[in-house]
This record gives sequence, C-alpha cells and structure tokens, in this order.
Amino acid sequence: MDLEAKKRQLLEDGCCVVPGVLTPAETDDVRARLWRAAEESERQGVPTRQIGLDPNEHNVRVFYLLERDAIFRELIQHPTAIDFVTALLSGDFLISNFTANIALPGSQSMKLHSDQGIVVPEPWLQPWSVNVIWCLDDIDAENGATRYIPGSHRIRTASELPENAAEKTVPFEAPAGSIVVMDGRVWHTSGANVSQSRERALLFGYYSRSFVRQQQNWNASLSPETLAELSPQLQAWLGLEARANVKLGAGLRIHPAPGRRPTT
Ligand SMILES: O=C(O)CCC(=O)C(=O)O
Repeated sequence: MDLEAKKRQLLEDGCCVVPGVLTPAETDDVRARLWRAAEESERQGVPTRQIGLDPNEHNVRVFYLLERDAIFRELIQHPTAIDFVTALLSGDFLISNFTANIALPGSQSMKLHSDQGIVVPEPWLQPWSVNVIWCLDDIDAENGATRYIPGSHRIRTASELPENAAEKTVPFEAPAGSIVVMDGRVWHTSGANVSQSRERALLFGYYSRSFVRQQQNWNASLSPETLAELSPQLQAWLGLEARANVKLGAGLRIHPAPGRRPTT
C-alpha cells in the first residue's frame, strides 16, 4: 500500500480510501464493542435513534465512544489515522468528536452538509477539519455507504453548491477494515440502506485545527475515571491541557488549578 500516494489523493481529491487498517478479527471485535456501546448508551438514557439527524429510526447513533470503551480511545489515536490527519491539517489539530452511525436496512439519507461548514462559517478556503471514517462493514451504494460530491472540497461558500447537489453524490466503496479519510469541506450525506439485511456500521473520528472549537468539551463529557487513564499525548489531542489558544513564549506558562493533574 502506497500511503504517500493516498495522502496526495486526499490533498488533491479531498478524500481517499485506505483498506486493511484493521484485520477482519479486529473489525469484528470493534463492531461487537460498538453494539455494546449502543446498549450502554440506551441504558444510561442517552438516545441512539431519532435524535433529529436522520429521517427515520433505522439509524443507530452512538455518541461518547471515548467514554464507552478503551478500543475507541485506541482507534482515535491509531498511527495511520493520525498520519492522514497530520498530512491534511498539519500537526496542529485537536480531536473534535468520535461518534458512530449504524445504518440499518430501511435507513434514509440525512441532509447534505460539509462537516467544516458545521463548525466554521464560510468561506471555507483551507482544510481546517477532517473525518477519519472507520468501516466496520463493507460499504457500497446498496447498504447506505456515505455519499459525497467529488471535488466539493473546493466549494468556498454555500452559494457555490450546484442546485441539483444531491444528485451529484456518489457512494464511497470500501471493504470492512478500511478507513475513508475525508476533508472536512467535502459535501456528503449518509446513503439510504436499501439492502434486505446488510448493516452498515461506521465510526466517525472528527479532527479540527486547534483554533476551531471542538464539537465536544471533553473536560465536561469524559468521566474522572476515563480522564485518569489518558496518556499525556491523548490529553493534549483532546485539548485538556490548561494551555488553550495561546502560543507560549519563553517563560510564559499557563498553570493548571491546584489539584488538577499537570499535562505536558
Ligand atoms: O453516516 C454517514 O454516512 C454520514 C453521517 C454524517 O455525515 C453525519 O452524521 O454528519
């Protein structure tokens, strides 16, 4: 696998598919843990269906993945994922969110959008966010693969969207165990799962430049037990250091409150 060629494709085309990042056994394990995370969410009263994103109840949305299982804390900092995030955003990024969308047979497309457009006002001139999509099933048009408009990472304002934008979308095709890396400016939507019985489980690791406010405030949404387990590197990528949007000069330090663990 020529990863450098894939990175060039990401920069040029706005997206790329990298197969074989997880083995079949790893993929099965993550999928099983995802369903357990969905059950745990429901048990805690965090809804997973009909939360205002999807047209019907056939999509299962799982939030707080980093809180639910250590496997998701591993995936969000997987070296291959970080390599691609860094290629597009530089090393100056934070983890913005990590969620899942399981499209079951009968699910329908959500609204067309770009993820950068959700967190940053137009014009969108540079890549300031990126999605690493973990494919836990083979994905294609039939089972509701994510659909995207090729070249739409060059769209600078919503007014540049073609009138028939939804008709211009094409489905990603990728085997289970792949990641799909997608520039945050790419316009996309979930596909309709028109299969008889094929599930489509995808994880969405969302990363953005450090000056963009993250979708989750991890300080508030991770439990003390989970926070205590994070490596200094993962704390930094989650934006949990006392230092936030400031460049430190010689002698300047932002100190954590007494009793809070110092981070790097
Ligand atoms: O599930 C998908 O294919 C796309 C999901 C998505 O774009 C979103 O939740 O914002």
